[in-house]
Amino acid sequence: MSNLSSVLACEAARGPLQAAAAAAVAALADAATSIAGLIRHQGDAAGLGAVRGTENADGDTQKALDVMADDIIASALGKVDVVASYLSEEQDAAIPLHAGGSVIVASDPLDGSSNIDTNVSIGTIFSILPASGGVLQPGRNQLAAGFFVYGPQTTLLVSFGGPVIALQLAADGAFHDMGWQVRISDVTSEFAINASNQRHWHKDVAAYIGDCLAGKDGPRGRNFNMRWVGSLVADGWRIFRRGGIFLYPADHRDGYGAGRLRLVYEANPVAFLVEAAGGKATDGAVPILDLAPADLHSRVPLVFGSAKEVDEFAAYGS
Ligand code: FDP
Repeated sequence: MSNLSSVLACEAARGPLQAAAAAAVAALADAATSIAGLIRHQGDAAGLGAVRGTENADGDTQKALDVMADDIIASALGKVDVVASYLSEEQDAAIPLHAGGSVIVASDPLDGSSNIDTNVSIGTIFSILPASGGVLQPGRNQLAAGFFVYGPQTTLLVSFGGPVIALQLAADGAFHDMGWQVRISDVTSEFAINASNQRHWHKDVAAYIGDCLAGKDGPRGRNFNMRWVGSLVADGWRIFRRGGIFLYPADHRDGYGAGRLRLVYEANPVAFLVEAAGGKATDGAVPILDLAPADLHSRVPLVFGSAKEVDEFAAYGS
């Protein structure tokens, strides 16, 4: 069974840009190993989830681990001379790293911040883009993308445009292929949405979820299950494993007119993986990967998962 080093060696052999992307992924894997260690061995988990009294560029309150993870990733990428700049949820603007570098790395260093001190899976999401395209480019340009999950297992889903590979951090310190084919089933009967926002939903979202909840006796003619971990990486991992549909739509709350999740370092990498695994990812209508970000921290409604279910949801908006 292969490990991350052999996957990266294969990629690197494809050309200089792929080699640069592979070097960036290797650095991210080192950073993720350190972050996983911090989480696993911290005696007082509440310390990692402590509110720092600071806000990131987007107005979210920063937790201690958000900032630690960001520092660890910036420092790991700083050692890789092919990385031109680092875009982070935790930084207002791009951090320039190496003049002449050929790739840009965008990341949500610690996804699922509100779950840090609850011992629930959290993660790191990343996107690798050609530096020649500048900071704001559509996700379709990504050279590679993936996310790490810090949960019962420390895992990585990664794609360089080909198949998605699932790897697990083992006792030897290496990420090993988990040996399953990452393919999102076309059909599902499981949805993920924060149902506490129901009163704020737009009509199409309310109608779609209402029909799912009506189950066997409703228009869908079958029963649906619901799961909401509240960490995109954990809800995402489940969907890669057993199918499902994830929705974080726009709603009527102040500040949620474009949903909650960020296009450049959350939706784009997830959408890249989802398409590579045969699923779909849209803003409700348009593929996420075709959207041009207006800003580094732009938000976007995000719907992804089993292709037929994402299409089904889109039909409620037409
Ligand atoms: P968090 O703010 O805890 O980092 O990225 C944002 C995110 O979590 C996602 O991981 C998660 O899916 C979503 O927000 C949860 O939002 P709600 O608290 O509104 O449910």
